[in-house]
Amino acid sequence: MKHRTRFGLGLAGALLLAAPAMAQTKWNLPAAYPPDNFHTENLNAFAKDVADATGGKLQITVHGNASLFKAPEIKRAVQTGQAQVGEVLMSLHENEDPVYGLDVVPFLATSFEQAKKLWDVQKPAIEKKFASQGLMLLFAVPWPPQGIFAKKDINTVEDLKGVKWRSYNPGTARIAELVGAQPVTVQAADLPQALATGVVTTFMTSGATGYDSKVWESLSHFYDTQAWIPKNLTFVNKAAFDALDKPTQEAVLKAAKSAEERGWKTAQEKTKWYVDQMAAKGMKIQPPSAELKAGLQKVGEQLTQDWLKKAGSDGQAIIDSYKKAAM
Ligand code: PCA
Repeated sequence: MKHRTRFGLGLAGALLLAAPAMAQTKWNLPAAYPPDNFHTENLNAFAKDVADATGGKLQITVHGNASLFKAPEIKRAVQTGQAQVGEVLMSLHENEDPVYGLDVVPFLATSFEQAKKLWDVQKPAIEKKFASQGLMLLFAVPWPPQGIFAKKDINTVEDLKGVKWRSYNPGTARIAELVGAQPVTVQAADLPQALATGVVTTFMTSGATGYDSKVWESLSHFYDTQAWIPKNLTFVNKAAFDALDKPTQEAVLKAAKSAEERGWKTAQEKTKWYVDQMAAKGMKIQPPSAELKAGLQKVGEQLTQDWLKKAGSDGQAIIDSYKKAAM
């Protein structure tokens, strides 16, 4: 009897000791791009870093390809706590606040170096906006530069008149309007289907999304215009973050920092690889003609004016500090 009591206490004691180590928090991370896209792979590496650093205390499950929430719904899902952490293309939310739209102004930042400088001046405004929405920024990762995909020669912006243009955010819809194309909003997860059925024939995006969508099955031309470098943001519901213990919070922030560094590096390394893959599949890869470039630059100027009108003096201040930094 005595023996059994001691054994019982011992077991209870062991369970008590084990309990804190076993307490596990599970987070869902909705994302909009395919599982083998480099952004999604980076999110999985982030989740693994967090799990490793916390001894499995915080488990983050990445749901790629818009499988949990559609791209435009992810931000709200995290704000309302339906998911704890999420990744979105920040410019999807430009209509909510112009601050989200600056990285898709054509020809403002066209190299990764410039994009990084733009990010440095954008970041405080994004963090402030996020804070007002109960969100906290974790990291930003760029896409490769944006070019034009088409099924025929595009020598001038005139050649874009009337084409079925796929847009992915307010900025790319506005480009369609300016060049006289017919815009249809199609998120990346639905692009392979839209291409297969001919709903769209022309659009601007990165070689990454071209590759992900097997664009060569429907289209033939890629014009490497390097018009802008959009970014995905990964962010967390602030209340969910605050509920973590201090060491776990630190692990999340540390993993976020590595994810940002890794993401910028991968985007740059893979830019050429994506274009090479498309060439190997028989796509015609070309730089834009001087006329096409001039026409797009004019569109870019108009979009900059549009943006400044919406963003007011705060926007002007961001552009001014960017220009100073990029000199
Ligand atoms: N790919 C995403 C956004 C920018 C990019 O390069 C897309 O086309 O939806």
